[in-house]
Amino acid sequence: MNDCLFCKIVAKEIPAEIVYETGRTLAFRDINPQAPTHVLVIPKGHHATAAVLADADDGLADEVLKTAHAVAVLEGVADSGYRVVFNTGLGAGQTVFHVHAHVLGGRDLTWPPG
Ligand code: D5M
Repeated sequence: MNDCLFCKIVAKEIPAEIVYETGRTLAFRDINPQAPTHVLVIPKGHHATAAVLADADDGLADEVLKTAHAVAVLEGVADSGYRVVFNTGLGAGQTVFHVHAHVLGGRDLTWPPG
């Protein structure tokens, strides 16, 4: 049995507000938004972290990034600027170990992040 929260969203066992979908990726709104646009982009297949996804070497990381950009266009933040963040590992604040890109926009984003 797969206890992964985001696998359950992919399987439609847990509801999510889906904003975009491709064959191998899914984009849905973050439950705890940190900006007017805060969407999570995931590969539908389970990969724990961005590092694991990068090593998969099958074009899936490209597809996740393309989906992130498509979401930014759909959300109307592509021109004003947006941020794509992969928290990778506990020390970086990753809490859900199914890799996800945070797509953040719709407000001024400060740097450095906390
Ligand atoms: O980010 C994990 C993110 O996942 C965090 O911003 C909350 C979000 N989250 C947790 N549960 C849900 C559900 N059920 N729907 C939508 N979003 C969710 P991390 O980078 O791992 O800290």
